[in-house]
Amino acid sequence: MDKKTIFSGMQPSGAITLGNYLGALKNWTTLQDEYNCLYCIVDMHAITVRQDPTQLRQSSRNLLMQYIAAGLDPTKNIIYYQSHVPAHAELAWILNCYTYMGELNRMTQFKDKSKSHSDNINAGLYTYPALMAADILLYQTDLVPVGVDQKQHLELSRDIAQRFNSIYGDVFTVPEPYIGKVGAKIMSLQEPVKKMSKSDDDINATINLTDDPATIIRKFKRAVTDNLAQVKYDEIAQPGISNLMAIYSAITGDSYESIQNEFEGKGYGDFKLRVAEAVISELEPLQQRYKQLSADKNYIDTIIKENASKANYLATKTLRKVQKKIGFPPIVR
Ligand code: AQP
Repeated sequence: MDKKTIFSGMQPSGAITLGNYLGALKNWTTLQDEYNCLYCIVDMHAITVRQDPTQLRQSSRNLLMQYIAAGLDPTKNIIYYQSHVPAHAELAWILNCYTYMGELNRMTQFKDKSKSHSDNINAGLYTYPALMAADILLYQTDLVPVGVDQKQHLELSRDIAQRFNSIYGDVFTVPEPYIGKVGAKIMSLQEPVKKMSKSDDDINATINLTDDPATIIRKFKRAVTDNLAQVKYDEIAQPGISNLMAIYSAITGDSYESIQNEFEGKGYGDFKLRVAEAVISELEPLQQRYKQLSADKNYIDTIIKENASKANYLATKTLRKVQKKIGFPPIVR
């Protein structure tokens, strides 16, 4: 009962990558015994960028299965689609009315995404942080595991919660960032100064969790490096090699120093192959489980139904409290 609550999510905006896995998903699996965890598939956030409907539906289901295949137990964690819990949209609207345009104007993700999607700068992209605040605050979340990129949004969620509480009393738990084992930030294999992203158009830039061994080896062989001929961690002078070291270290647990020693005097070809092999064996059990889950439609449907119902129960409790505080008339049954 007194376990703390953790909330996090991923967008089904494509096939998830080794970056999403090493930076987030792998770490989530270590939290499930100690905390009450909710892991959402944030399909409502995903549509802030234009999505193909068939693909979005498929990516959402794939992502849910990948959460489970990676080791998240759907009976211990609430794993669900954001769009199956209408309270997310309802609270987001309310919180929009407690969020200032000045605050939204400062969000760097909005500025970045406006540049990369200049043909579709929609209001949802702009108010994305209010929906994210709703996601978190609906579940009275104590802790949110966030990457550096989401820190600014979490800060805003905290400000909104505090603002609301200062007017209406203690309605929301004010969430804290979860500072756990730092998830590695994985960079693109083709442009190692840019993060690996599931929506990258260059298929050689990312490793997908479902890539087969031959594809993984091929992508690592093509990974951009340098001509310094030394396996050494230096993000500025050797971003490509440093990224491969980060991947290898996140999987094996080896320090950069020991990786440097292991590959001293060896060529980049050997190193790339070892990194590829480490990734292949890390992903193999996940891929097997994913295959089994894909074949068991009824099991996945049951999980979707049961978890949506648990999330709806918790979310509606907070939403009703908020509606009452702000003066919406009670529902007559
Ligand atoms: N390259 C990365 N390295 C480490 N962690 C990463 N995350 C994403 N990319 C990396 C972490 O994965 C979680 C899910 O993020 P998201 O789905 O909400 O969206 P995102 O961060 O925008 O991920 P992508 O892959 O870059 O998606 P698109 O291409 O759609 O924008 C987060 O915890 C994030 O930190």
